[in-house]
Amino acid sequence: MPKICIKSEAIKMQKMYASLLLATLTFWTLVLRSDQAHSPPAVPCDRSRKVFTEPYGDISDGPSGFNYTQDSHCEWLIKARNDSQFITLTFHSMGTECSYDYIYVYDGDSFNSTLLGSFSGRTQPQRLVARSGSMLILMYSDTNYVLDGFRASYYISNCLNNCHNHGKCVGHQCVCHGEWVGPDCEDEACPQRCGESQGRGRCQKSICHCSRGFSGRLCDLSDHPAGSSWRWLATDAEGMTPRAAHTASLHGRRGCSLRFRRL
Ligand SMILES: [Ca+2]
Repeated sequence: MPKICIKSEAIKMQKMYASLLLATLTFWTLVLRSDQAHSPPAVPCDRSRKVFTEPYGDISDGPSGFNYTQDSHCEWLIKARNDSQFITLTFHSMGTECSYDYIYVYDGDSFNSTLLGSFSGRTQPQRLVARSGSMLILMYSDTNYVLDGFRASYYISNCLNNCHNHGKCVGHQCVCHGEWVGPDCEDEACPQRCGESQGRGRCQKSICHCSRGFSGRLCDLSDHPAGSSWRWLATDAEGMTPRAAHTASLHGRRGCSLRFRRL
């Protein structure tokens, strides 16, 4: 009997240790899971350079819903298969400390390449295109105050903006369908038919030829305008190269102010 009793006690002790061990393991598992649930996941923006070679993809400073980190220096390099391809970057959200934390985008694979733009604050950048076959993105933040960062997507194409699906891509050049013009077939050749039905102009060889007394891309700018508004004068395809300009003059006799702005 004592023997049996000793054996019984030993079994009880083993069961007790096993229960204790199980309870301990369960406790720490719960603790670790709870800790993971309240900690942000690993942040991909970690002072490294990430290289993207897929034809399209998404880029961000980190998981959605979390701020970027202080004192960041993170690089993303997008590489096309060859130098003749285009890389188009579209921002979907933007939020950095204005004038202190920046996102730089280069047309090339180094900081010596052409700078396409530097962005800071909450204004969403415009669409950017790299034509060198590489695009380098840098995010820099100083040592205090952070925001939610940025999210963007890119795609690589043989022709600029895939010709906006308004033309064929031939040897990295867009050949536009008849009713479209421009290096990427973005612009309608004769928008609003040049106001032909109102006698403002006529469409000839994909360009509006305005009647006397009218001008502008849509022939909608009258020599005697009623009120003032911005007018679309020309497209890149019609000979205006990218530039920034602004001028204004006051016509005393007519009592009006004439202004021109081009960005
Ligand atoms: Ca900052």
